Amino acid sequence: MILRTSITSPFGRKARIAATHLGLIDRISIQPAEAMDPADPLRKENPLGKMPVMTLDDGRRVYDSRVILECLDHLAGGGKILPTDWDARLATLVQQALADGIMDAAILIVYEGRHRPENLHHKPWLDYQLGKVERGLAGLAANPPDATRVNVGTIATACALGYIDWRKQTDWRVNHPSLISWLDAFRAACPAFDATLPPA
Ligand SMILES: N[C@@H](CCC(=O)N[C@@H](CS)C(=O)NCC(=O)O)C(=O)O
Repeated sequence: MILRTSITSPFGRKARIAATHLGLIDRISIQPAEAMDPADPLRKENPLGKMPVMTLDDGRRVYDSRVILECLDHLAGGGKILPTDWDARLATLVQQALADGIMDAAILIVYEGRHRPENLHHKPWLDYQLGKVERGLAGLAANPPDATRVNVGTIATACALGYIDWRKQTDWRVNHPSLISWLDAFRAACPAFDATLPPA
């Protein structure tokens, strides 16, 4: 199988962590992608032009990260990172949605700086996105998932914290210190997190 993602994508990191944790990483070739390059086949693989995209052995293309994680769970036998019990599954999926939403907003803040000229940066828009990040982090801190369980919710939560650590949209370590021990507990439960750190 092929997983196309940059090594800095937090959504690609979700897939890399899940594949490593589930023992599937040796079956997957990780290949870089460049979303802004019109010649990159990414736009054919996923009409939305977003990474990660996974190509299965039979040629089927799978996106986005949530679907890739579900697919990996299925390939690993099921019920490993997606609970089968409905209540646990629902809670885990909502945790994943919250963490993904934090990453979506955090990425838009990065894109404003990267893709728009500085004189066009729109502070109210940046503050609007930062509000989502801050409220999302507060929501995580108020109701953290069990860090010792490796599932789609905790994987996405750790990736969101790791992305903000790296891009520094805010300092969650100061504003929500309880999340420091949360992330340490997750790192201990899931060594794949440290194995997929973005470059310094
Ligand atoms: N909901 C998607 C989000 C993926 C996403 O935003 N990926 C970014 C890189 S981290 C991307 O491809 N951005 C290019 C674009 O938005 O056109 C997922 O979970 O995979």
